[in-house]
Amino acid sequence: MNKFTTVKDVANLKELVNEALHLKQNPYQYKTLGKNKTLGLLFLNPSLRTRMSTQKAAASLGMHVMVMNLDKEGWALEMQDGAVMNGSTVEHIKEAAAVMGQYCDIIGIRSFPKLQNREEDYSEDLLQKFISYCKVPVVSLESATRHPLQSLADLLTITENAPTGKRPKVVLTWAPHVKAIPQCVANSFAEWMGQADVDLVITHPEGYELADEFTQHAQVTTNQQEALAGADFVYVKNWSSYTDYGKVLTDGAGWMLTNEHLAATNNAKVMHCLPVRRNVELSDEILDGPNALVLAQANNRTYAAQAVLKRMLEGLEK
Ligand code: SN0
Repeated sequence: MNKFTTVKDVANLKELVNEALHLKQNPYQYKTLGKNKTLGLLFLNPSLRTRMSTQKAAASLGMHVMVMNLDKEGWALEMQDGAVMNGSTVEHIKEAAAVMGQYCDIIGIRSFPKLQNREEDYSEDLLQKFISYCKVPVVSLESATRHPLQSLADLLTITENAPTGKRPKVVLTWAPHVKAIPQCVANSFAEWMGQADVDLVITHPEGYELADEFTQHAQVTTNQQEALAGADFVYVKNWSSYTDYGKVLTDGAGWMLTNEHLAATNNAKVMHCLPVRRNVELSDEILDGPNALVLAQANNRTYAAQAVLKRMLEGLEK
């Protein structure tokens, strides 16, 4: 594997899931695989789970890790080809990525969308340029449109908690928020569930339709109550509008999941990628209740990252 940016970069999803679940039981089985190999983790946005779980995963594989908060500690990066750099940007991504590629055997990078210009965000300009200039395998730590390590961890969590002998019904429900949030987690979750053995239903208020490329395998409805009927898993997430790009269109009154909403489900397990705004996106009673899987998801971030890094390290040896 020489890049991990979307489910499309995974040749065999079942094998990757099994590998991650195996690593969860045997985290130190490959503790020398990454000996003398360096992982660079580059952040242009905040991170808690992604940073700590990926660092832990790399350590369990024997890798050396360097973390760089590029937004705060690096030079301001120029992205534009042919730019006359007489303004605020200090170095071009051509040099910055190439230099970091010389220091690292694998690089992870996080860069959220700016939510100003849809074409720009959805072109994944920074991620693609970074991949082409750094010349080493790249793991997305959440890009402008996707969060694949989160989705792999979510799939592990669903696999571990699925009811036996039944194809699980998984509902992705929009939730309220106080500010404009990327579509990444929702896009990715839909994209990955589309390749898994689940029935996916997506529900959101009008105006929050996600891009077709992510939702083509899902049933989509604006009726949350109807969507929740018989659900085995409910994935809660806010996102800003894709059609009216980056806008918050409603306060979403009534959309925050409470125990009352769960009554129509099949005693559904409730998921969220975290960080979660309590009593805005998701109620205390659910987060503190027996059906919440949020900590299990966060725990699985480590094994998702470890499986991906292991594949990349194996690729380096060839
Ligand atoms: C990010 C998102 O894409 O939803 C990262 C999730 C892993 N979440 C936020 O930016 C939340 C910010 C907030 O103020 O709640």
